[in-house]
Amino acid sequence: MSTRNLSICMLAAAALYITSCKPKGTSNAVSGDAASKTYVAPGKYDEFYNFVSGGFSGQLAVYGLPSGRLLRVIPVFSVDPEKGWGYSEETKPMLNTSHGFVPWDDLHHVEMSMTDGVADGKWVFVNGNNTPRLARVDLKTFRTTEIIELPNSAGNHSSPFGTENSEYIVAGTRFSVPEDGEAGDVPISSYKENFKGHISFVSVDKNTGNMAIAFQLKTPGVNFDLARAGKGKSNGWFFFSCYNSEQANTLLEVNASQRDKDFIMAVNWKKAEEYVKAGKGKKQSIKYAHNKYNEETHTATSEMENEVTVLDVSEFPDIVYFIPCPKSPHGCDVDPTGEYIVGSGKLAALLPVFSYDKIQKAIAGKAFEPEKYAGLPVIKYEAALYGEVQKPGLGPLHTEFDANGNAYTSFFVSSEVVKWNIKDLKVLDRQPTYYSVGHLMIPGGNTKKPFGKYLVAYNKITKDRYLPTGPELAQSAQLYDISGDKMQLILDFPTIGEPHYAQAVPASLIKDKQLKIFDINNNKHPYATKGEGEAKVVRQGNQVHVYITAIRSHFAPDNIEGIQMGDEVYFHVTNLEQDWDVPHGFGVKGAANAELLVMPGETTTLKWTPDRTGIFPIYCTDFCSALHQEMQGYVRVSPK
Ligand code: CUK
Ligand code: CUA
Repeated sequence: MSTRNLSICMLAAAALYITSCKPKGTSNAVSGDAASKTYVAPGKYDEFYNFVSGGFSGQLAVYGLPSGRLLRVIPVFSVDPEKGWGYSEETKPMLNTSHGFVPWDDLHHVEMSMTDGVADGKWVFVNGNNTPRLARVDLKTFRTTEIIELPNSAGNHSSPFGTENSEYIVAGTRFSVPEDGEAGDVPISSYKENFKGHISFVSVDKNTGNMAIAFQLKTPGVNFDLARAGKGKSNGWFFFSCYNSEQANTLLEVNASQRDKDFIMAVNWKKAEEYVKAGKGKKQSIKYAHNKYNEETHTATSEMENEVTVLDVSEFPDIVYFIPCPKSPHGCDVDPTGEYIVGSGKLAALLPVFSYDKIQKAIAGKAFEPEKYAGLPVIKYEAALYGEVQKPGLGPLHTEFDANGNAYTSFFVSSEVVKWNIKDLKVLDRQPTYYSVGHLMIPGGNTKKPFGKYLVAYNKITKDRYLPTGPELAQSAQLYDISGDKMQLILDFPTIGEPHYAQAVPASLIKDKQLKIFDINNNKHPYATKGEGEAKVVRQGNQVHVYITAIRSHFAPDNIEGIQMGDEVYFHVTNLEQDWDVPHGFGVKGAANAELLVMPGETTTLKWTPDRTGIFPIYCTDFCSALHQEMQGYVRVSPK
């Protein structure tokens, strides 16, 4: 049987499993004390914040653990009428790209900012997989405060993964593509020659969190899937899983699964950084959007950056090394000590665990395969390998770690999470998931100091777990107690969109740092109205600016006349409240820009172009007091 046929068989087998491999014992999998382990009494707080990717919803969801309670949905690469995100004039620029306004993306991975290899609770970084972007969410406000577009990239699936002190957040391309610009108009059949991978190293300012593309590495045209930074002893290195080392550009399902082994790509980023500092990179002029939300003016700006520094790794002998890894690796995870790197071949029947020390020895002793890959050294498999976990399960995807030297791997095809010991590579426990787990997460499980205690499986298929809701069911998370020798399933909870990766940290890191009220005196919004006495209607040509205030329980002004057909009306709504958790909403009949939700002390703008003459009610959309229903007014639109 040819390798090609073999891989087709393996895929077919995998496909069969997806429909037939349903774990048994669904109903009695949860034992008696599960309820008490997940019960968070009314008025009590959860122990952990859990930030969960919303996949194709473009949003980030925040849950409490262990209760599984949904605390907030943060719009990132989406428009969200609940918060007016992407509808208000202040937030529209956040969704700008070099392609224009792109109010959707596919959000896969979540990475919390770190200090000394431990999450510090300042920011969450997430990626947009479609129109490649990275976003930063500020955990004082739980708002998206920065989005940067990634040039030379298509599908930055391999992101955002960060270094020990969040010096860099990296983003590797899933799709190799020709470099941006006119040079990109080439035949697709010229893939091997013209299509390249790019990895963006995005620097993060320690104090402000502001991102900038420090440099990009231009690599052979493999597909980067996931990545992890080294830590501890391996700090200074990055590890990327690569599939499609065949560099196929059609029917990847078959053509990208021919080789027995693809690669983990080890990148010496400290070296790359040195070369860039020494001026070895090439400056490429290129346009990409960089959007920032200013917390003083509560307005966003979108600027076009126009240059990026690119380092072609094929020109340097000591930045990139390939390590063979069985069968289309997906996850690539580094244990808390930084010594062990786990590759998860989606079609492999074993899990290889690589050793950082052995990789270093192999590089020093040139233990390379006789044949290079795309001109770059390939370390011998055995020379990098610590050992293999045999028959761990089917379809391994991702691995996280506890604080006791154990690893936990998700298996999509056999639909289970498997606990194994890193040192002796023995499987210790396996528990079914319902069904077909993708990512899994242990609080701190990607860091130097895992908190352990819980594991959450994020599943792709829900089937019979919840009351049916038509053809589509909510995707599902499952919480396991991992404090004992055996994992114990203790809770199911539905998620928004598709949950890919997630991270969690103790609530204490975040809960006391919240911005509760914005001081109205510091409101630097150009259209802020700091008291009802300043409320007014100002005409500038065909633009009408309504400076309107909201306080329990009225707007000022609440009767607005003098607007004519053809006018552009801007309602700049300032919430005068100085009390935590008292937003006011704002809606106008017929306005296409949804509503506003204005937080205390802030100003938010709704743009409206009336489509007819008449009287238009306005009202507060958020129940704010006993007299909320009285919080209304009228706008009159007359012929020109
Ligand atoms: S991927 Cu979703 S299961 Cu996009 Cu991180 Cu592995
Ligand atoms: Cu203000 Cu309801």
